[in-house]
Amino acid sequence: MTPVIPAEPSPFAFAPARSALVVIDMQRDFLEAGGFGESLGNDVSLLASAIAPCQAVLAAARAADMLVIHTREGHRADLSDAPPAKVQRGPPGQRIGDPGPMGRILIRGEPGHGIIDALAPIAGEPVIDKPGKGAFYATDLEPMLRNAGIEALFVAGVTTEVCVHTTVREANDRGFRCLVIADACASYFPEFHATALRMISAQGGPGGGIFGWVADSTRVAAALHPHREGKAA
Ligand code: C5J
Repeated sequence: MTPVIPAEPSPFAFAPARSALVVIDMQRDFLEAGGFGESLGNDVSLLASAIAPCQAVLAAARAADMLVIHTREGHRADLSDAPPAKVQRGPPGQRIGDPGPMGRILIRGEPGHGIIDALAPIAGEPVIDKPGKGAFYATDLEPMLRNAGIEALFVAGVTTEVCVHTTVREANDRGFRCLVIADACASYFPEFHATALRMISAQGGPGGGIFGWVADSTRVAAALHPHREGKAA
């Protein structure tokens, strides 16, 4: 039977074999002190609430054999893929490429660029390195999804109104249905988190909201469990 998740603005039906969980930018640079997020003046502790819900949906997706994809925002060491307008953001000495407590800020391969230990990818899970906010921009995410026959995305990660939202918008224009997992996302600005989620499901009807659907991790995990039990039987 097709699993259906109670969601806003309407129930979300999905085929696990044609769905993927995309975990956006759960990197030390955004979640831990001394990284990119803090260099821009943010309280990084505000993102911690997303960790346990991300763990829960990751466990459920893995148990259901669903495709899991992780993304990391970051740049080449020579900054050749970083637009000057982005590099010049933030206080001098704490910008992209500058040395920090977790290595050079937002640079691939540096300790801060890594995904936090609690959500470490396991063997076989693709990790997309993206230079921008959207996970489709200048990456091979789209062919990866199309080749795997994916039509629906479960999206989690940080930050809700920046990289999660940009990715969902990009996915929308490419025809993917998106369900954003509310408590598995977080923002440095709680009011932006709430509004960004409302923007996803607004103007909704039976076919979803303007950008898709929103549901909590408990509902997503519960919908995946029957699928797992069905497989085991
Ligand atoms: C930001 C992100 N906030 N992952 N990146 O620049 O949302």
